Amino acid sequence: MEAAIKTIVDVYLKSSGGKDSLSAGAFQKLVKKQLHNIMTDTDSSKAIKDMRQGLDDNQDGKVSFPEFMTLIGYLSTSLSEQRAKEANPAETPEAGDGAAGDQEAT
Ligand SMILES: [Ca+2]
Repeated sequence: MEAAIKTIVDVYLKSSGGKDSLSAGAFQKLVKKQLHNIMTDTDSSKAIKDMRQGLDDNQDGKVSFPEFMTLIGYLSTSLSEQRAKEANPAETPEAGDGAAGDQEAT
Protein backbone atom coordinates (compact mmCIF):
# COMPACT_ATOMS: atom_id res chain seq x y z
CA MET A 1 0.00 0.00 0.00
CA GLU A 2 2.75 2.47 0.92
CA ALA A 3 4.61 1.50 -2.24
CA ALA A 4 1.47 2.22 -4.29
CA ILE A 5 1.10 5.69 -2.73
CA LYS A 6 4.77 6.46 -3.34
CA THR A 7 4.44 5.29 -6.93
CA ILE A 8 1.52 7.65 -7.56
CA VAL A 9 3.43 10.61 -6.13
CA ASP A 10 6.67 9.70 -7.90
CA VAL A 11 5.02 9.20 -11.28
CA TYR A 12 3.12 12.45 -10.91
CA LEU A 13 6.21 14.47 -9.97
CA LYS A 14 8.31 12.85 -12.66
CA SER A 15 5.67 13.67 -15.25
CA SER A 16 5.26 17.26 -14.04
CA GLY A 17 9.01 17.84 -13.81
CA GLY A 18 8.69 18.37 -10.06
CA LYS A 19 5.96 21.00 -10.38
CA ASP A 20 2.62 20.96 -8.60
CA SER A 21 0.60 20.68 -11.79
CA LEU A 22 0.67 18.73 -15.03
CA SER A 23 0.49 20.59 -18.32
CA ALA A 24 -1.92 19.30 -20.95
CA GLY A 25 0.94 17.60 -22.80
CA ALA A 26 2.42 16.04 -19.67
CA PHE A 27 -0.99 14.70 -18.65
CA GLN A 28 -1.52 13.24 -22.10
CA LYS A 29 1.86 11.52 -21.95
CA LEU A 30 1.30 10.16 -18.47
CA VAL A 31 -2.11 8.69 -19.34
CA LYS A 32 -0.88 7.10 -22.56
CA LYS A 33 2.22 5.66 -20.94
CA GLN A 34 0.97 4.63 -17.51
CA LEU A 35 -2.78 4.03 -17.76
CA HIS A 36 -3.34 2.39 -21.13
CA ASN A 37 -4.12 -1.01 -19.64
CA ILE A 38 -6.72 0.15 -17.16
CA MET A 39 -8.41 2.78 -19.32
CA THR A 40 -10.08 2.64 -22.66
CA ASP A 41 -9.63 5.46 -25.18
CA THR A 42 -6.02 6.28 -24.30
CA ASP A 43 -5.20 6.12 -28.01
CA SER A 44 -7.52 9.04 -28.57
CA SER A 45 -5.96 12.44 -27.86
CA LYS A 46 -9.42 13.95 -27.86
CA ALA A 47 -10.67 11.51 -25.23
CA ILE A 48 -7.70 12.37 -23.01
CA LYS A 49 -8.33 16.07 -23.55
CA ASP A 50 -11.99 15.66 -22.57
CA MET A 51 -10.90 13.73 -19.50
CA ARG A 52 -8.43 16.46 -18.54
CA GLN A 53 -11.11 19.10 -18.85
CA GLY A 54 -13.42 17.00 -16.69
CA LEU A 55 -10.75 16.77 -13.98
CA ASP A 56 -9.76 20.42 -14.17
CA ASP A 57 -11.82 21.83 -11.31
CA ASN A 58 -10.23 25.28 -11.32
CA GLN A 59 -10.22 25.49 -15.13
CA ASP A 60 -6.57 26.51 -15.41
CA GLY A 61 -5.84 24.00 -18.18
CA LYS A 62 -3.53 22.02 -15.91
CA VAL A 63 -4.02 18.99 -13.71
CA SER A 64 -3.02 19.61 -10.08
CA PHE A 65 -2.25 16.71 -7.79
CA PRO A 66 -5.70 16.75 -6.11
CA GLU A 67 -7.30 16.86 -9.56
CA PHE A 68 -5.13 13.93 -10.61
CA MET A 69 -6.20 12.02 -7.50
CA THR A 70 -9.81 12.35 -8.65
CA LEU A 71 -8.86 10.26 -11.66
CA ILE A 72 -6.94 7.72 -9.55
CA GLY A 73 -9.90 7.46 -7.16
CA TYR A 74 -12.28 6.99 -10.03
CA LEU A 75 -10.13 4.29 -11.66
CA SER A 76 -9.65 2.53 -8.33
CA THR A 77 -13.40 2.54 -7.69
CA SER A 78 -14.14 1.18 -11.15
CA LEU A 79 -11.54 -1.55 -10.74
CA SER A 80 -12.82 -2.51 -7.32
CA GLU A 81 -16.40 -2.73 -8.63
CA GLN A 82 -15.23 -4.80 -11.56
CA ARG A 83 -13.33 -7.20 -9.27
CA ALA A 84 -16.30 -7.51 -6.91
CA LYS A 85 -18.50 -8.31 -9.86
CA GLU A 86 -16.10 -10.99 -11.06
CA ALA A 87 -15.98 -12.50 -7.57
CA ASN A 88 -19.78 -12.40 -7.12
CA PRO A 89 -21.32 -12.64 -10.58
CA ALA A 90 -24.80 -13.20 -9.18
CA GLU A 91 -24.96 -9.90 -7.34
CA THR A 92 -23.98 -7.67 -10.30
CA PRO A 93 -23.74 -4.32 -8.54
CA GLU A 94 -24.32 -1.23 -10.66
CA ALA A 95 -20.88 -0.34 -12.05
CA GLY A 96 -19.69 3.19 -12.73
CA ASP A 97 -19.90 4.50 -16.26
CA GLY A 98 -17.05 2.34 -17.39
CA ALA A 99 -13.77 4.23 -17.81
CA ALA A 100 -11.90 1.19 -16.56
CA GLY A 101 -12.62 -0.98 -19.52
CA ASP A 102 -10.07 -3.69 -19.15
CA GLN A 103 -12.31 -6.44 -20.40
CA GLU A 104 -10.76 -9.83 -20.57
CA ALA A 105 -11.95 -12.32 -23.12
CA THR A 106 -13.77 -15.21 -21.54
CA1 LIG B 1 -6.50 22.57 -12.69
